[in-house]
Amino acid sequence: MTARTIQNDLPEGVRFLPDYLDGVAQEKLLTDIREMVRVAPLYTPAMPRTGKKMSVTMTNCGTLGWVTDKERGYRYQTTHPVTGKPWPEMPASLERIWAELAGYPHPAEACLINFYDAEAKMGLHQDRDESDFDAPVVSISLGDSCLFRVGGTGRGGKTVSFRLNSGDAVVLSGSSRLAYHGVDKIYTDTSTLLKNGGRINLTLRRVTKPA
Ligand code: MD3
Ligand code: FE
Repeated sequence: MTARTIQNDLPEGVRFLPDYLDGVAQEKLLTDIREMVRVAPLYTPAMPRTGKKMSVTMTNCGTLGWVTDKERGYRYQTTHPVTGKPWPEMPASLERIWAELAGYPHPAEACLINFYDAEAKMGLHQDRDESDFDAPVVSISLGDSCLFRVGGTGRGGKTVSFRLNSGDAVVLSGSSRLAYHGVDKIYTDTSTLLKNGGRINLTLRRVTKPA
């Protein structure tokens, strides 16, 4: 078979659900996100040690939020790093998505909201700041499409690339929970959901081990 750049032959444990949310559900979720961003504005995070700014802007909802800065690095905390206020509550719309997709008997604690403008990317990384790797990560994409890449659990292994469109969900569990992954490119003008363009990704996570 000839090699293809974009394909759906995904690693073990990656469940891809294209068009998981229809247009109406995407609009409803966007209404909830607008309210969250009003209370907890998107801010520009910085990388540990170097302080280099990330190209995405971020915020969170839930009891815990993922943050990064030069001094203290990657971590979860209960408050917004700029406003100092607690993160907004997880809306019912996101609780429902977690209940339906995670297959995990405890609620999500964090929803990281990433906003990508036309130039934003996210380098290959692992999500390993959580204490509970038994819970999956559930991802929802809204707005412009992106080229997403996922590999194995070791740096420098083979990766597969595929496109994530508005309304798509991805569930990462089992052996893929610690897979390297990243966003290589945003495809501008591929969705009309966000009037000014760009891409939103939501990642729902369990952070702590349940008692
Ligand atoms: C594969 N976000 O916030 S979501 C992140 O599109 C992050 O904004 C990307 O990576 C984004 O950490 C990708 C899909 C995703 C999330 C977690 C994963 C894929 C994953 C964990 C393991 C393997
Ligand atoms: Fe990630």
